[in-house]
Amino acid sequence: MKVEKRMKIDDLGCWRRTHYSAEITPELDGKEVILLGWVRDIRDLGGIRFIILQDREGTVQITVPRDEADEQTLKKTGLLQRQYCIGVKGVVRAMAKAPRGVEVLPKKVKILAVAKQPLPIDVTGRTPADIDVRLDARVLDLRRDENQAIFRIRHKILEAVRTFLSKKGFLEVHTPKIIASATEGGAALFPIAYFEREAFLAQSPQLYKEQLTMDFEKVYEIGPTFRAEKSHTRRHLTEFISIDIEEAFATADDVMKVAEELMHHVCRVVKENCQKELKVLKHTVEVPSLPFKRITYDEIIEELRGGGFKIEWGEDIPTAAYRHLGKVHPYFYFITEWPTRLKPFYIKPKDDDPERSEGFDLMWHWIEIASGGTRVHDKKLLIRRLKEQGLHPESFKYHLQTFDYGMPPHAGWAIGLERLVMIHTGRKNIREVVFYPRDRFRLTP
Ligand code: AMO
Repeated sequence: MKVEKRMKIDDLGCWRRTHYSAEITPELDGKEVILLGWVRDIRDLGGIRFIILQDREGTVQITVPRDEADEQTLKKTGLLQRQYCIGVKGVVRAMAKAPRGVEVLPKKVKILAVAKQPLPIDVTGRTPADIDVRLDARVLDLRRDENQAIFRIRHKILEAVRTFLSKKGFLEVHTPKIIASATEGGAALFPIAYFEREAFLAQSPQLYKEQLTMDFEKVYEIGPTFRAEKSHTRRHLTEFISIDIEEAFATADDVMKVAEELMHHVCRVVKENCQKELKVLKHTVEVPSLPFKRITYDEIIEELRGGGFKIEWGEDIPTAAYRHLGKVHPYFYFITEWPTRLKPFYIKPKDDDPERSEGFDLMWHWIEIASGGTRVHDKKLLIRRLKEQGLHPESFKYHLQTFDYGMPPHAGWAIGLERLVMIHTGRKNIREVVFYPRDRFRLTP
């Protein structure tokens, strides 16, 4: 590392980017530009040095012909190593042989920061690395083309969700993430030390979003959710982003329509706007036709029995059975009328058949994307349901109190953002679509 210690780091000074790499086209031939970014690759081919500069929009070739370049530029470019942060002032030249038919001949190069060699991973992707090695070096890993594509699609999805819900009249809210009692039952809570008391990280905005329907009728929240999940699978995180809606004067049927229309909208937006990214990921997105299939839990159990899975009514569906369902029902479908005992206390039992509920899951192949339902809005029933689930109504005192002020009938759902991104990017491991994933074993970086 002696070289790096001695190397003079340049000031950004008055240099400001004139173009992103992707904006450098043959039409700019002869124009002076300033590029800022990172050294993706360097190749010395006898008389010519090629530097591939990467920025957030892509890459462009910087060409240094030894017999044309001045001594300063030759010296400076000779110091470069992969992933150094650099600035290049130079002239664009249309060049058929160069990538995208264009290159930049540098007049002056600035080294803005060095990168310690050898690098822990190869950003070009030529030498693939295991996911844990990549996650340990996440800032470098995120410079890979696949990650640039994944996180742009993620951004587009979030934008599409916000636009859609906003147009439908939902108000964006934020609810506390530090809470005093469980929302989804006690098992998966993270306790935290809150001064002299114990508090918890919120497992879901569930109770708050229900309360806010009393004031704003239609609300949504996109925010972090914490689950002390022991299951170390490729679709579970301990911290994930939940897209929640809640709507007053609505039932499960109403909010299922919102969910399927939203899925349709998101698929269309990604398909129409992210072709470049989908190509990098070698993935395609189909816009689903509406409405999605609605299959009751009873019908699912029958289907599974036909497929050789012996599941008693009232039992949860094991992963192997879900995989089977994914083959029978490709793409989106709802599983409705779940047994009441399999759903949280706030899901409404059916009036004419209380063993079954108005709770549903939205599935994509074999993966659960969302769950929701009509809620219990009768205080007495809610207290009974809490007790049936082994929870103490006293711990829900403040929530129960709100039912004394005119709680409207309401319904809602939550979609796991990461699972939504997984299906739009074709990634098999949920960690791939999170900037800094948290799971049972990973707390850094
Ligand atoms: P549920 O617990 O089913 O429902 O969560 C809703 C959706 O969130 C995603 N999800 C997860 N994603 C990553 N890692 C996890 N550990 C994880 N757990 C859940 C899934 C799931 O479908 N309050 C209810 C929703 C409601 O009724 O409105 C709830 O939280 O995509």
